[in-house]
Order: sequence, then C-alpha cells, then structure tokens
Amino acid sequence: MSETPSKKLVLVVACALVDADNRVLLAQRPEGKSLAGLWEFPGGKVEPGETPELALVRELKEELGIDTKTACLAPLTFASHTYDSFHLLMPLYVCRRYWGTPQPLEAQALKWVKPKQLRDYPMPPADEPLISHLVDLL
Ligand code: 9L3
Ligand code: MG
Repeated sequence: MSETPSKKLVLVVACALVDADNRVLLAQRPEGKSLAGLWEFPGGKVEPGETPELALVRELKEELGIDTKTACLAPLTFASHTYDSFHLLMPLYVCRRYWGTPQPLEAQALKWVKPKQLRDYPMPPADEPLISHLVDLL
C-alpha cells in the first residue's frame, strides 16, 4: 500500500493591528520575498519552541518596531491554505493595544485601511477569507 506523502504544515501568525480610527494596518510584501507586492496582515512563521502569541509579539517587534503584550491576544479566526510545497495554518489576532508607531523595518510599504476598503488590496490567498471576519468585528 502506498501513501501520499503529506505536505509540511507551516504555522504562521498574522495580526490585524487596529488604530484609534478603527483602521487596520496592511503591509506590502517586499521585492525578493515570496508573494512580493501583495498586501498582508503583518506576521510570520512561528519558530520551534515558541507559542503563537510569543511569535506574534516577536514578529511585530521585528517588522514594525512596536511592542504589544501576549495578554491582550487571542485569535479571532484561522486561515489555511495549501501551497505547492506546504500547508499554511494561520491564526489571525486582533490587536488594539500596542506601544510605539509602526515603522517599515523590512522595507515593506505600510498602509492603514478602513475595514470596508480592505478588499481593494490584492492579498495572499490565505489572507483574503479573513477580511469578512474583520468587517463583521470592526
Ligand atoms: N503569509 C501569508 N499571509 C500573511 C503572512 C504574515 C504570511 N499575512 C505567508 C507567506 C509565506 C509564509 O506565510 O508563504 C511565511 O511568511 P513570511 O515568513 O515570509 O512572512
Ligand atoms: Mg512576515
């Protein structure tokens, strides 16, 4: 009996950072990265030994230079998508409490977007189904 080799499961965390005007921060993936040019909810891969919440705090610090606290984080929903070589599982966190001003520390363009305008931005396939959840929430 032969079994289909299963694809690797990659756990990635993403954040809808929400400002005082109820806008959501999108980051454009820079040239040289996969999915370059698409607008995503900031985040990245969970590293071995890390909880998703700690990974999110680390990614927001590395990519945007902001601080947040794990205590105010719980996933709103999960995205999943199958790429050619891996399955992506991606919880989306909503974060309204953070310290500092987001800066593009990885050469990514940043844009604050009203929930209803999120659909105007081309996104990676994993991110797109998350929009309706955010529009309902915000
Ligand atoms: N990804 C998709 N949507 C997102 C994020 C943060 C990441 N909102 C995908 C793109 C890559 C993989 O997850 O295929 C790993 O992300 P990164 O480490 O290249 O940012
Ligand atoms: Mg990233």
